[in-house]
Amino acid sequence: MTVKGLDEAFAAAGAAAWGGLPFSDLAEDMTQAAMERAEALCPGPRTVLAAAFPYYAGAEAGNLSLYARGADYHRVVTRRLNTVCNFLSEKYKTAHFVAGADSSPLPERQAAWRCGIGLRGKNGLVILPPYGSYVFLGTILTDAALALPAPVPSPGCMGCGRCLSACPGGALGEGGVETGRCLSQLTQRKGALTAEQEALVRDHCLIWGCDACQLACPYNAAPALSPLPEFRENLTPALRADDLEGLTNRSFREKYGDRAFAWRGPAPLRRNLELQQ
Ligand code: B12
Ligand code: SF4
Ligand code: SF4
Repeated sequence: MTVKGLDEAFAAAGAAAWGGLPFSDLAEDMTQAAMERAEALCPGPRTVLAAAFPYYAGAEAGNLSLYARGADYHRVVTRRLNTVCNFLSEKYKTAHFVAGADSSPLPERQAAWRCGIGLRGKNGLVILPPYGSYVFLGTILTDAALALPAPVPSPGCMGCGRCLSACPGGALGEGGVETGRCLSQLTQRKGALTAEQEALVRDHCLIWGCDACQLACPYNAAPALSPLPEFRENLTPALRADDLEGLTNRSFREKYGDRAFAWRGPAPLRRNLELQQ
């Protein structure tokens, strides 16, 4: 049994898969601070809905990670999920529905895994064939106790280990990602890097993010293209030093503020470009 019309509402929002689970099932994955943030967003949370949105748009050569080339997914996914919130608000007039993506306090991969979306990748990511791991996740938190099918956690990936061998920082292990060695983290980090971290960034092929553990994965060998125009059109595959030259924080945000690589301002991008010269 599920809420009538919910499948259609997620499909209309562009989600390739969705699922739901009681909020209490996620509690063991959350810190006390995250629980408090969730409670502040939606007092008395009862249900979490999770959804996956494909973003692969081809892999043209460039120096920005594939996830950061289109429009900022935080906004795109939240806007798309808000259409589902509107649908649900019509049905449950006194309930609250709060959409979020990435900056949400909810552990989105755990939410997706617990309600059976895709496969649990050893690369730390949710893999959703035929889109591979090139899907963003988003959630809706609500104080309504929605009637949903019982959640069945998703199975693991084939476990070939190629992501571990391909990881340039040696960041992937059985325990997940060691963030201090992950090039995705290091390229986004503001401020000083250690000499070892600088060397990792210098030898890396991207100035923002890292795709190595995804490119190596067999499920990503021929991923289906995203049907979502925000991730398919008006792409920025690369930035050169002269694209950033003379930009203040403010003018950088005016130029690139609708991109996921803009949230840390121009400084990390300039540093990484310099290191990779
Ligand atoms: C902090 C963060 C990072 C950090 C640390 C990531 C990490 N692996 O710990 C850094 C900057 C390194 C990072 C990198 C990337 N990230 Co990130 N990140 C987040 C963020 C904001 C919070 C994650 C977190 O720490 N949560 C708190 C911990 C306690 O919960 P957790 O994430 O569920 O972690 C547990 C489980 O993941 C479990 N676990 C271990 N392996 C696996 C595998 C699977 C499949 C599952 C279900 C669980 C699991 O162990 C962890 C400890 O309990 C999430 C968004 C969100 N709100 O969840 C995005 C998110 C995880 N990131 C995302 C993406 C796309 C990336 C990059 C691919 C970007 C890039 N190309 O550079 C890389 C991939 C790195 C990797 N191999 O994981 C997507 C993942 C989508 C997907 N298909 O799974 C998310 C969900 C954002 C989104 N809204 O789409 N990220
Ligand atoms: S994103 Fe890059 S550095 Fe981070 S775990 Fe994956 S391959 Fe390793
Ligand atoms: S590369 Fe292999 S082990 Fe790693 S996530 Fe993909 S299938 Fe799983």
